[in-house]
Amino acid sequence: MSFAVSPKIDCPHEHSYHGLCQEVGQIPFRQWIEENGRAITSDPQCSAIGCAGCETWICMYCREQFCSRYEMAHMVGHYEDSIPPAQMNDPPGSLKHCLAFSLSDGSFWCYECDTYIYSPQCREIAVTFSDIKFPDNGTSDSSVVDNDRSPVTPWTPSFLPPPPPIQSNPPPLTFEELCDKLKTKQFNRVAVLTGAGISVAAGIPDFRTPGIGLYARVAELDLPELERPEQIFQLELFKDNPYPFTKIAKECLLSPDIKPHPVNAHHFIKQLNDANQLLLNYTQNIDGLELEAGLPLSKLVQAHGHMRSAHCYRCRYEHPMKDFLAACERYQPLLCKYCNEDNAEDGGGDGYNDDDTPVRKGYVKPDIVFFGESLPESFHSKFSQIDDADCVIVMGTSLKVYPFAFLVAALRSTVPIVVINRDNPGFSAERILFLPGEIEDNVKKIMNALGWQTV
Ligand code: CNA
Repeated sequence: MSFAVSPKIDCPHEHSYHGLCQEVGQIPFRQWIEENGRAITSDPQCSAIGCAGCETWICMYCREQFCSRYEMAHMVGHYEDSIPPAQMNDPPGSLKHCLAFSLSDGSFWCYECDTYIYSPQCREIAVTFSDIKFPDNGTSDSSVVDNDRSPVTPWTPSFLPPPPPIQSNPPPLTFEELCDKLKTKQFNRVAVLTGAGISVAAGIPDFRTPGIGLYARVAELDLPELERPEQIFQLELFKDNPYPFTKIAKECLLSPDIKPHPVNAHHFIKQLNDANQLLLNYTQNIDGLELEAGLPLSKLVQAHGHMRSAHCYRCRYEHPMKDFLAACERYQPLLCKYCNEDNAEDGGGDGYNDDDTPVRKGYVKPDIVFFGESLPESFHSKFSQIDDADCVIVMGTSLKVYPFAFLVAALRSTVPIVVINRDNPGFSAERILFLPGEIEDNVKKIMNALGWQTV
């Protein structure tokens, strides 16, 4: 799932919770996931009687499963009805059953803080979960302790102060060291994390650049349905009213002025791979320009999906992408052919309302991830591969969207990070080689230093 707010990294309830588990001899959640993982990840079901909800969360206290606010919201009901665990000593603040873990995407929610949360312990749980849910793809092995990486975080006793932030020990790379280590192949497992900023030079607006970003364009269009531009990509809104998204798709994404082509940033990633130095390119972009530049799909993790195919959001029936694009051209949302059929198997009576208008069910959307949807399996299954990186390059992203931004949240403190972006998306200045300014200029400088061909 993708969510638009930064998670809280110092949730006091999560911190106390781990200690309380230890105090009352409750099996730590990570271990519990390890022991019960296969059973609960294969077919999560909401425990509420008669509920078929499947976007399921698990209560970290009692370990019951309930569906999320996007379905029947049984998990929030469980929290509201809960009382602090009886056998536990009086903890600071309320300790109702406020912590929930998503069996869809491995994220954490605290109902007391009313936000997503994250911490080194959360990450260890998420990695364990990911290894169990996607056993064939995961590469991390928690039994292996890397010398310069902390071993699995032990559960902290209750009410100790929160753990200190991860220390950054070595000084950041210099530009010359970066080029030298790339040239001499001392870096040969480079993870590249990208966002909309790398495709701006290709003519595709990013989200947040004031004045020209997509959100600024959305604000200019006459769309009274939207309280905030971000809602354009919200599944809940799309389900009820797909017109705003259709309008944006037509005006901004399919505009004849946009003839996107890969630029140096995309060619740089492709050439890194040609030189056998690319671990993976994790991208938030949906434009596919990395593939157009020649990067194989096996080296690309499209965390927010892509525009190569389209499905009904409701029944998942696949529709030709050209039908979706043609409908956008007419400013018409595309109704799913399958679940809007009169005789669709999944009910709906004769398919008509009392006033003889057809019952509207599913609409078709391209396979991009909306807020409120799970991220593709490939993101979760390849998430922990970032642990193998010997250098991380972050380009063209504000790192405001989670869980993508979790990729950098717990990198080893010894892994060099290079940020190529107009602004620093929140790293401590001592931690990174920061190359501000135009992405294309900086990428060209690196490519020239390596003797690689630019466009
Ligand atoms: P964002 O939040 O808009 O951030 C983009 C970042 O790039 C910002 O920090 C900008 O300052 C920086 N930037 C933009 N142009 C340049 C430039 N020419 N030189 C240097 N820096 C620049 O976008 P994110 O990718 O972080 O946000 C994630 C969203 C954006 C994902 O869900 C994407 O799907 C979505 N998106 C993708 C595309 C695409 O596929 N090309 C386009 C627009 C939005």
